[in-house]
Amino acid sequence: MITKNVEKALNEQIKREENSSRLYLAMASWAERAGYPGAADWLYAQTEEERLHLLKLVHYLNDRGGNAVIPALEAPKASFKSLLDVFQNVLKHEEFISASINDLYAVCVKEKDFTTANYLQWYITEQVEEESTVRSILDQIKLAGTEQGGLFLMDKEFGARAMVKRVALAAAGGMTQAK
Ligand code: OFO
Repeated sequence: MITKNVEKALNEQIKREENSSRLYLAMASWAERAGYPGAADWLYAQTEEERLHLLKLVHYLNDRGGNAVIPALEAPKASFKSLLDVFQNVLKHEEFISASINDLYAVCVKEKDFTTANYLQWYITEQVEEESTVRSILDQIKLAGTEQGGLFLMDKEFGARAMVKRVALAAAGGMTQAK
């Protein structure tokens, strides 16, 4: 059984993961229209990955006897100045999510729910990896500068990164086995 405070905090995180997925969907759509097919591909894959994070929490909360609430949809930010602007927003958002998971972990420790705290270790590790990936993408975008040639090569690199992400998603069991 899960306490009301842990259930509330998990539902808040479910909402944030849903919002993450929708934010990256809006960014993917922007990148597709702006002529960055590789970046769009990576962001579409990221949308799926966040959905997997959401589903894992929904299953976990229900399995523990709680009630996972599917949140109302919120309109994500949808207009960006450049590819650099998009990924600066991605990093800002991932830092927010890392802080949010830390807060959730703190609630679990306070409530002595060490099972959920242990479950959250996966998310904590995932956030370290995601922040690091986005920082390295940002470094590459900054190196490419505003030159079309540099951004073109960068966009091709995104395509390769998206492929790696999709393989990892499939290995994690895809959408149906998100436990
Ligand atoms: Fe990277 O946000 Fe989900 O956990």
